[in-house]
Amino acid sequence: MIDVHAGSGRFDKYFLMDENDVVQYAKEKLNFFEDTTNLECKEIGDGNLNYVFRIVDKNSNKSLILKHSSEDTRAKSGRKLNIDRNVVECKILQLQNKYCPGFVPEIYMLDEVMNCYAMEDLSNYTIMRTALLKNKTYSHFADNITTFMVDTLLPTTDIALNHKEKKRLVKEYINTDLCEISEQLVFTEPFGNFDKENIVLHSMEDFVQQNIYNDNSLRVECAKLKFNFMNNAQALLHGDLHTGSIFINEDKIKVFDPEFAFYGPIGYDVGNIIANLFLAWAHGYATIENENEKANYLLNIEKCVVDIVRMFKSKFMKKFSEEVTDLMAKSDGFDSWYLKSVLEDTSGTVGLEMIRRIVGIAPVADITSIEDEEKRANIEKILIFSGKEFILNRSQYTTGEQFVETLKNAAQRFS
Ligand code: SR1
Ligand code: MG
Repeated sequence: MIDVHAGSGRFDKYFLMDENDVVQYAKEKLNFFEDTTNLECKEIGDGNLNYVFRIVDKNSNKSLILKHSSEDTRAKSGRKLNIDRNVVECKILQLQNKYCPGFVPEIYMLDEVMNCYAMEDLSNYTIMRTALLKNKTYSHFADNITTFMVDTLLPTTDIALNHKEKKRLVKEYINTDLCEISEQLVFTEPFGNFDKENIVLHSMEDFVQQNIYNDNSLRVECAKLKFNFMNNAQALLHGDLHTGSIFINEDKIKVFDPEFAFYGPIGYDVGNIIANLFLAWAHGYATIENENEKANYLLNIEKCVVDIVRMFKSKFMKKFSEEVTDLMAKSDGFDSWYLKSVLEDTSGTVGLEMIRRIVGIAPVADITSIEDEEKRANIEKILIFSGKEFILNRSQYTTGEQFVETLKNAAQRFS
């Protein structure tokens, strides 16, 4: 970690910085650039909440990323969020790096006054969603993401941690504002449109009304999943583990953006990964014209999901036996019962995440970039239909093959 220089006063009290301020900040506060005569700064954030600055020394090409938060979201939603969320995020990244070294960006500096932190510039990586949208897949992804999930999640549970220390962490990372966003956007609005803000394709309105808003049995199961999300303080989650929160290259991944982190059900992270791979599958299904290319891409995604569930289960069981300290959790058979409940939460989350990216206010490019409206509506029906199945029958999903089969059956039904 580099030092934050004791300041001249300008950065001793929080204010929202712009590009010019950030250049000044780098000169005065960051002990990172040897030469500060030719620094260039660009705001490159494309998320809804924060500001992300890339600072480059044009003389040496040395660079870093500075992430900074304001009380207002940049999406001008009117929503106010805790301003220290980047401080929390930075601490989570440091913790994740302790449990799973090298799988998150390197942190250079944290400034708890200015609510910003500096980290490694990963411009030589690609955001995984962007890569998938270009029909690019990575054979190392299943292995890397399952290592990241098992190694960062299990050690933070009551299985492994001293229970008082675990409760201290639950309190420290309570994250009420960001959890409220997920409670509304993932678990509530898609199933009732209570705020009347859901964005739905015009040609899908009747389908959504009939198959989602009018389905009380679906609403009951989503309510159960919501209360599990709010009350099952199982592990310190990433909390928003979709393909836009992962940088990837030919050998590695770097997971970032854990600002939604809190103590919740492990299956929430695992389910988000699988759901977002299925959203990428959906994009390929609707847009790739060459039949061979399409079959190949879909198969790669399907294989990835199968590998993720298989590797997650075996790494989870191994890590459990290595990490378990609780005397009762050591009982024969408890480990498989625990894993089974994680898989049930995983399946529920796969359904929730797929549906909320179609019916809600936070859609993803995998769906919105499908230009042919008929094809888009068709794939939305496939995802909603299979998503409901993953929610309603979540206790039955224990293998990746089952997840893939349900998705493909839904595709057959609407072909
Ligand atoms: C208001 S934030 C909308 C969504 O973006 C984040 O990445 C989370 O997924 C959130 O639900
Ligand atoms: Mg994000």
